[in-house]
Amino acid sequence: MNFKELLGKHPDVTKDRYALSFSREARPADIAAAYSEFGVVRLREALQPEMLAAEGEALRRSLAAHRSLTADGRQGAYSGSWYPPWSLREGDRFPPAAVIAAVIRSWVWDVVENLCASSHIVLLLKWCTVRHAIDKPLGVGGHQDAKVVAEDVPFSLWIPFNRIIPGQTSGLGFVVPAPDGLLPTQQHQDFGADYLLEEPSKLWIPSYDVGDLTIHSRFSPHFTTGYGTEAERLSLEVRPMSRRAAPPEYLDPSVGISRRQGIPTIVDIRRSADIGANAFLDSADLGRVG
Ligand SMILES: O=C(O)CCC(=O)C(=O)O
Ligand SMILES: [Fe+2]
Repeated sequence: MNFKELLGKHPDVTKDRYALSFSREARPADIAAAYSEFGVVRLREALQPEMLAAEGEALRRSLAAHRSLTADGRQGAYSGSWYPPWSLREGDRFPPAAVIAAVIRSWVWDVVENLCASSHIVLLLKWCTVRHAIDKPLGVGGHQDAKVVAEDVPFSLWIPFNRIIPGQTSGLGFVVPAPDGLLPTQQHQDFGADYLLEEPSKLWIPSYDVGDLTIHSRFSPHFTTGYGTEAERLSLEVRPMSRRAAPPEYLDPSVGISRRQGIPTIVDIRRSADIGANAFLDSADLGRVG
């Protein structure tokens, strides 16, 4: 079964049947409670849509330049790519850094601190990714980040730069509630269609307005959706965790964030010389934190 057929057969999967959507008025502790029960929450109007739209345009321009340098130019077969956030720049500007800075200044950061049970956070840039996706018809299946990204990164923020409308634009979907551990997998570390279709009432394929984001846990079974519309999508994955809990091998590159006079501030930068992230880490876009 593909995602288009799934939506046709089970249109309710786009509804938030488990009340997992929150706005800035919600108490971070209530958001954290829903997150711990279900493994995913949607935060609405988390970031300014004008900022995201402008940074999305800048990203598109830098991607076009990047692809004309590196891609073999085959259109049609191209379904998208992943990029480290420091690899996409426009002159001195790094659109992913501007979005990360906006996350740190937003009410979302209170939620991140609550989920980490600490205000000493490290942003694992090694595990942050920009994704460019062209909507292709995709068969159902999915993964858990604990298996395919990093075992000990507790959660991930998924931030689209454009509206995500189920059936029209490739986005994310989730199985709720998340299990407490790893699922058995088949090929390509994918848990397969049977698991996903076992209980359609447990599926959620949210829409996202520009400015909305979701947070999913490392055990949240989730999937990239695609319906064959060829629509373009840009998104950013941001992976923070408590500094105390972060394994040393996760830290290159990374930025440490703590509160100074109550304001989340970058207090530490880890990088090795050869990784190519220096200009990003030194950029004015990131420097707007604190
Ligand atoms: O952007 C996508 O389609 C996949 C993202 C994902 O799996 C994640 O953020 O964990
Ligand atoms: Fe994932």
